[in-house]
Amino acid sequence: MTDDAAPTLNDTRMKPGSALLDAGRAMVRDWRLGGCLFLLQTGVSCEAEWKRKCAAEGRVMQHAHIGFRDVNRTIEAIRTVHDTCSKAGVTVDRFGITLDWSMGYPEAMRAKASRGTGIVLNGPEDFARITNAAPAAAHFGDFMLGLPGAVENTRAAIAAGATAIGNLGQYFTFRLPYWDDDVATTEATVTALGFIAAQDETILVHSNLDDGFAGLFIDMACALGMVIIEKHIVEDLIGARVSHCYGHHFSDPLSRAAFHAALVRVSDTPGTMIFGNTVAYQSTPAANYASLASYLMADILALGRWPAGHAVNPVPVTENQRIPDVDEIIDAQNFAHRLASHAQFYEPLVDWTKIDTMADVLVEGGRRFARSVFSGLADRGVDTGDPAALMLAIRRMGPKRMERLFGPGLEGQRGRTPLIHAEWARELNHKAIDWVNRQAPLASSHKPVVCIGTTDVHEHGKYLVEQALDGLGAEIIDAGVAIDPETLVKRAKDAGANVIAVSTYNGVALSYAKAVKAVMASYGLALPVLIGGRLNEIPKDSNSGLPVDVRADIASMGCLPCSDLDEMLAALRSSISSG
Ligand code: B12
Repeated sequence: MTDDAAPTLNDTRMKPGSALLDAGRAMVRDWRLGGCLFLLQTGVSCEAEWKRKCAAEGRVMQHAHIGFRDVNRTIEAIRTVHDTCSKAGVTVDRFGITLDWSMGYPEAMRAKASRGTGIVLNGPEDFARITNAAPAAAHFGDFMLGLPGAVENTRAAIAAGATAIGNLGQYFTFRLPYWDDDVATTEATVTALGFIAAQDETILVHSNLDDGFAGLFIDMACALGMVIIEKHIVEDLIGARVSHCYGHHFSDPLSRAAFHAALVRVSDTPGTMIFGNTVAYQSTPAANYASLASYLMADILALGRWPAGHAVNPVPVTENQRIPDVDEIIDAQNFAHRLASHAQFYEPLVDWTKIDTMADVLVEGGRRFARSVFSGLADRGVDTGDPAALMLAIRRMGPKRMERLFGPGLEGQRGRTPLIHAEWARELNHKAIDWVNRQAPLASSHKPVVCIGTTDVHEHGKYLVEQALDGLGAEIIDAGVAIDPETLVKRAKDAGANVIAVSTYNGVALSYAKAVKAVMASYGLALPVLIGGRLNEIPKDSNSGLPVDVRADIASMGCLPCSDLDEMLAALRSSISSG
C-alpha cells in the first residue's frame, strides 16, 4: 500500500515527553487534590476506590448528566436530582456537566472565543461550586484534557476535589475554531497527564472512546485497539490510569455487551461510565423509553457479569428534542434503578457464549491493530517510547488512514473489510442506499460539485450526506471536519465547486452561516449554501441560556437550511437549475 500523501508525523518544535511530564510533576508542589462533599461523606480517597467498592458489592453505579449553561441552575439541578433520588432510595453516584467548548482554550483566550451551548468555569472556586453541590463524584469530562487549556483546567478541577478528568478521546479528534497548533495542544495535554500521574491519589483519566477515533472507525475491533493504545500511552509511558467510556454509537445489545466483555479483558482500571446510546433516540419520549430500556438492560447485565466499575448513564428521553429538565433527569434515574432490580431475572435468558465469541474477535483484532500501529509508526520514524511524539503522530494520522494502514480486516478494493462493522456506519450506509434508490437521478447536464465540511466534531451527518450525494452522482469535495469558514470557502473556490454544504451541530449555525456568506462576498463568490444538522444558537442577549431555532434567520440570509435528505435534494435541484 502506498503512503504518498502521508502527513508529517513528527514535529521538531515539540518538547520531549519526558520534559513535559517533569513540568507536570513539578506542579504538584503547588496543586494538590482538594476536598469536596463526595470525598468527605463517602470517606474514600478517590472515585476509583468508590468504584471498586460498588463493584465488589455488586451495585451498579448511576451517572446523571446536567446540560444547563448557567452555573447556578446547574448546581441547583445537581442538588435536586441527588436529594430527590436519594429520598426514593436511588443513589446517583456521579454527575457530569456539559462544559463549553470555549473552555478548551487557554484561560486568557476564553473571553474572546466563540461560545457553544455549555458552561464556562473559571478557576478552582468555580469548579468547587460544582464538586460541593452534592455528595456525589463530579465528572469533568469534556474540554478539559486533550485541548490547549488542559493544564489550567486539570489543576483547577483537582484542587476542587475531582478525581475523574477527561477527555482523552477528544485529544485525537477535536479541533477548536481558529486553533491549529497541535503541538501546543499535545504539550498541554501531556503536561496535565504528568501532573495527574504525580498525585498521591488515583485520578482517573477519562477517555470517551466515541468522542475519539472509535466514533469514526468503521471496524469495532479498531475501537478496542484504541483502548490498548491509550492504555499503553497513559499507563505504561506516563504512569497514570486511563478509565474508558463507550456507548453513544452502540445500539445493538450484543455489540454493547461484547465490547464491555472485551474491554475488561484488556483493562483492569475501573471505567468511568457506559454512555447512553443517544443515537437511538429518534422519536417521542414514550418511544425513546424503549431505546433507554434496550441499552440499559444490556449494560446492567454486562456489568453484573463483569463488574468493572462503570456507572450506567440513563439519558433522559427528551434529549433528542432539547436539553433535559430536572424532573426528566430524575425520571431516567428512577427508571434505571428499577430496571436494575429486574435485570437479574433476565440473566438466564442471555447467551453469554455469543457475547464472548464476539469479544474474542474484538480482543484479537484490537491487539493486532495496536501492534501494527506501534510498529508502523516506529517504521515511520516516530519515537513510540515518547508519549507526546506518539500522541501527536496518531492524531495527525487520523482514523481513516490509521484504519486503512493498520486495520486488522482484509484489504479489498474499497478499503478493508471490518472484522465487526461499526453500527453507525452500517446504519448510515443503509439509510443512504435506501434513500438513493427512491430518487430520480440528477440530469447529467446539472451535476453538482459540492464542497462539504463540518463546523465541529459531529461528522455523521456529513458522512450520510456524502453517501447520498455520491449515490446521486454528485462530485464531492471534502473540505474536512471542524473547519473554519475561511477554509471551507477557499476550498470550494479552489476546487471549482458550484455548491457549498455545511453540517453543523454545536449551536453555532447562524454565526457560521453569516461568516461563510461574508467570506464568499470577499471573494465575489455567489454559490448556494446548503446547511443541515442542529440549526440552533443561543442568542447573545438570551436570558434563558437555551439555544433557539435559527432556520428562518439562515433562510433570510439566502442560505438553504435542510432538515433532511429530501430537503437537500429539493434545494440542490432548485439552486443548480437556477444557477
Ligand atoms: C452522535 C453525537 C455525538 C458524537 C459525534 C460523533 C461523530 N464523530 O460524528 C459525539 C459523542 C462525538 C458528540 C460530541 C458532542 N456533542 Co453531540 N450529539 C450526537 C447526537 C446523539 C447525534 C448527532 C448525529 O450524528 N446524528 C446522525 C445524523 C446522520 O442524523 P441527523 O442529525 O438527523 O441528520 C439529518 C439532518 O440533520 C441532515 N443533515 C445533517 N447534516 C447535514 C448537512 C447538509 C449539507 C444537509 C443538506 C443536511 C444535513 O440530514 C440528515 C439526514 O436526514 C446528537 C443528539 C441527537 N440525537 O441528534 C448530539 C448533539 C448534536 N451533541 C451535542 C453536544 C452539545 C455535543 C458536545 C458539545 C458535548 C460535549 N460537551 O462534549 C460534543 C461536541 C464537541 C465538539 N468539539 O464539537 C448537542 C448539541 C446541542 C445543541 N446544538 O443544541 C446534541 C443535540 C445533544 C443534545 N441534545 O444536547 N456528539
